[in-house]
Amino acid sequence: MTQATTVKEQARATTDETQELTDGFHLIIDALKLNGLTTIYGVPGIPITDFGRMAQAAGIRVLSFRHEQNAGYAAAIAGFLTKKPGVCLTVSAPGFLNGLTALAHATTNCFPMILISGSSEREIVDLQQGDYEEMDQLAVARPLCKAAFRVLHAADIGIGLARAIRAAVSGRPGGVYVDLPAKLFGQVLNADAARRSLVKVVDAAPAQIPAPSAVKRALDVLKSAKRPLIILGKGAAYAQADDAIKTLVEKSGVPFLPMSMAKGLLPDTHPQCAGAARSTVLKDSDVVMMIGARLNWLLSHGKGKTWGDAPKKFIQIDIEPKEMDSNVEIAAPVVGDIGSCVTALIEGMSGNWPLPPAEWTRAVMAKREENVAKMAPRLMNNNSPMDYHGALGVLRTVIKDRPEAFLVNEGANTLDLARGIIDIYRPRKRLDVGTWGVMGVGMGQAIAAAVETGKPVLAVEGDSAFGFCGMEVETICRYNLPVCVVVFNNGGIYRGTDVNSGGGSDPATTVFIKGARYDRIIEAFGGVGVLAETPDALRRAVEAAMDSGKPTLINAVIDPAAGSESGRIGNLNPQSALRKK
Ligand SMILES: Cc1ncc(C[n+]2csc(CCOP(=O)(O)OP(=O)(O)O)c2C)c(N)n1
Ligand SMILES: [Mg+2]
Repeated sequence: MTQATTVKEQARATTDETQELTDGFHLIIDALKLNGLTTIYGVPGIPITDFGRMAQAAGIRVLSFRHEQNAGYAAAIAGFLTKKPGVCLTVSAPGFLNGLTALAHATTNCFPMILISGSSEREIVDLQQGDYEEMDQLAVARPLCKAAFRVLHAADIGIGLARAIRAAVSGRPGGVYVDLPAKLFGQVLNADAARRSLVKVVDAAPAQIPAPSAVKRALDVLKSAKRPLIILGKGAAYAQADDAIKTLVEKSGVPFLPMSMAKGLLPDTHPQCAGAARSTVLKDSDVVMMIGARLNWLLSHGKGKTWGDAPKKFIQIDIEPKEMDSNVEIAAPVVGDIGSCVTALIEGMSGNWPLPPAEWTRAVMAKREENVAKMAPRLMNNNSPMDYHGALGVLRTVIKDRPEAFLVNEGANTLDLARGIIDIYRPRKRLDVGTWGVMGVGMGQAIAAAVETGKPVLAVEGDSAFGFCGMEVETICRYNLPVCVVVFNNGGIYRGTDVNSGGGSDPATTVFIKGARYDRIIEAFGGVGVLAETPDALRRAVEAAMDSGKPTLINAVIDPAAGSESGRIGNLNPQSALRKK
């Protein structure tokens, strides 16, 4: 009997009523399927290799990556896109640690994710006797995620997974760790009792209705505004309350500013979108209503130069009560799930809700038009080597023509400039580095977006960012996913022009090999590689890739001098307190 048939037969046994016994392997599979978790992102190895095979044989889609961190980023973004926990599966110690970065990232970004790792024998780990890949994984994971559980008995698999699912998706979503010691997989138990031990989670993320008094207070503050602003965060995108959010924004007539991953909730081309007038609206507004957005570093903590001198009142809508007053005073906290809160606000707005003063909305729109007009000619340049604007002008049109496609984006200049230049037209179509500004999320996100939705993906990657996850182009080719990766090759981190000020033969710390042929990497795996040196060549190559759906990597050669240090956040670099001589 071949191994493949053994696995298939074992899988069949999971659903065969006449079998008397089952085991941990099958019970985990049954528990996942019962709860609609039918995709796993991971890397095989002891003790989960057979588990992966059996899961695949039982109809779960198991995507094998080249590194767990990328599988983890895929699971994290799958959670964002689907509101179900994305599942990442790893081996013990090193595999677990590789996945843990992504779990912490999911928690920071409030994405529901479950990291399931096999672990070594408890008796040996706890006595520190040096088991294969020994590590007290549960203890390591606990401070980095929302919840962490270990299942020791197969009879507890059902309840363990139920707890993990609830922890991941209820309230403010986050990452959950589930530790499965090797011995658990092989434990045998009566099939009937096993079936009864499974738990189908009912109403995993219950609605959290805001207090009517909080809703009224928020509306009173909003009504009093002379220069109101709405900020949409990725929590608003996650909520999938797209129609309600659109209604609230349009009924209120208030200019809105989308945070990066909230772009497209309403199209960036919407008449109320203040994306191109960001500094004006942050400075001059007097009432700011935040919907699923936090006043963290990305919004300069709600104070300082960015926010100007005009006194501000904040209304904040968030599911997490502790978010209120995190950085500045919140005049009107509204605690509840975004969908329920926004619906309650709409209901509380009378039929003749006053629009904001026209003087304000006109000033915002004038600023926006001015900035858009200033940018327009730069986006049409056909320079070679390309600058960021010439290349991004092309990609902007590609997405305009294909609003259903995903835009994945990471890098420094490549990120900051693409965020401003490429308009997004539909909710949850822009996926990027998130709260941490982490490099390396790109390929995992591209893979998950394609796997979860079947839609085409354009991944716009700085050459450094791509280096953190580039080996996954093999994964993209192996699963034949409709992903077009464009590497913005400026030969370095921020720029490719630095020189070693020590004068030695080592290159500077921020520069890479000149003239690197990233396009040849994908050719090694049967994908399409293209070298693009002009905006016209880039346009042709991207359009062909997006229309064919063939895995493609385009090496877009960018002027090494075009970028700026740290993109738009150079101000965060520490400066010596010593005066420069
Ligand atoms: C995991 C991680 N390591 C390091 C960094 C620091 N970092 C910020 S941006 C960046 C790379 C920027 O270069 P590139 O992706 O080539 O974009 P460019 O500015 O050149 O367009 C790095 C290494 C980070 N954000 N995340
Ligand atoms: Mg670069």
